[in-house]
Amino acid sequence: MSEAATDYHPMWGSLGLDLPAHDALLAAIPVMYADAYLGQTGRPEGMSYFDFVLSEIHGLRIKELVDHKTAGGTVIGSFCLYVPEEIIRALGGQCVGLCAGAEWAYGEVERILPQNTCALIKSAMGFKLGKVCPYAEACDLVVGETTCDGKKKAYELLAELTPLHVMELPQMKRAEDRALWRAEIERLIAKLEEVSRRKLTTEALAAATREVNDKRRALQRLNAARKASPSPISGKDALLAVQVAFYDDVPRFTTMVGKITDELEARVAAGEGVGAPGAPRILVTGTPMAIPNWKMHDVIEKAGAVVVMEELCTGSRYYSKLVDETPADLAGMLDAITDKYLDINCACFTPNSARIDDVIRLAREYKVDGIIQYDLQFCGPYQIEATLVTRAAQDAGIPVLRIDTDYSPGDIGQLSTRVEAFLEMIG
Ligand code: BJ8
Repeated sequence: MSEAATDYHPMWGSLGLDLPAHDALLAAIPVMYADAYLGQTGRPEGMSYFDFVLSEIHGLRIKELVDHKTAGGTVIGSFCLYVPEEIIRALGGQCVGLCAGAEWAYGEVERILPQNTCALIKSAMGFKLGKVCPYAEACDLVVGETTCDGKKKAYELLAELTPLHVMELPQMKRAEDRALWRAEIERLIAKLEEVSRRKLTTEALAAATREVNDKRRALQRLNAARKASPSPISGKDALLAVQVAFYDDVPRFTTMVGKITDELEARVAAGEGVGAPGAPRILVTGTPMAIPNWKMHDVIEKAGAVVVMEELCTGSRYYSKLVDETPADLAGMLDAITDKYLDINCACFTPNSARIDDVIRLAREYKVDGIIQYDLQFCGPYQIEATLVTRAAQDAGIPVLRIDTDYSPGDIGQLSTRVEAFLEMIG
């Protein structure tokens, strides 16, 4: 743990961070983490890796990224699952997620964005305006995408602060939409080739595709262990694993998740797990949860349930589908990437019935006692789609609770009361 004592201020200063503000943020996160994570009982020992990652998330990992840049690589930021990590890696880039999960610099943010913008956008903009995110400041390029209106328009303002490339994402999944998306992938390659001063090769793309698929396969295996009753890992810990997947070194992350899963599978074989005997099993679905947003899982698990699956972009939507590795030529590989990414079921698409089908299928596979729909306020796509999720759950006979919230701790008492009442009803 000698790295924990390293003073990273010179590095943060060279990235242009606002050091006093950043110190204040770094003082707050361990308190939130300790409150949500460190009081858990029966945690898998392997989660100590994630404790370490969290303790060094603005330290050692940023140093690795800075060293990568010094060695001629690039750092590419994104806000969305649709941005293909394989292509970024094949062109010598490290891909980092820039979505933020805490309220920051909202005063400044609300001078340029309406107050009724979702917390995910406000927070990411606050981290950028407040100069407290070393990932954002380390980026050679940020890749945006035309998903929801909020992000789409916020990117116009973000472009004043950082080099930005926006991919046009279709909102339907017909043949002509796929053709548009395939062309957008070519446009992204051209941009990344310019930024990296490299040329995309078949060999590099094949290797990157395998690596990113391996990361997804590792997460699939970890999450499959949660089908057991009792679940061998808390929802909070499983959520953290996916959150960290957006930042960590890919091969190291894959190895560490594999080790944790060995431990989880041994627990399952021994009938060991987390939560009280008979604790209700919950599936959470809705808008993504970026670090340090552990609010909903914390409320649910402190109320006595165990979250056993997330149908979220920080959950199954991130790892459940793989890129086909069989094509041997560049065009075939890019077709496979096009298809895999277009197959993500985000509420920005219409219709998006495959997501509703996934929610019900996962609820059955993981034998849940209830579904909690977690949506950020002012997120039109997910909040409106919540009506369809609710109907489908009711038709399937699965109890469902709908929560619309933000990043503020102000409603935690009220959320706890609602979740406790829900658990009592399904218990
Ligand atoms: S693929 S969910 S990561 S767009 S919560 S900013 S939708 S108003 S984050 Fe997302 Fe990609 Fe879709 Fe996933 Fe807009 Fe809603 Fe805010 Fe959202």
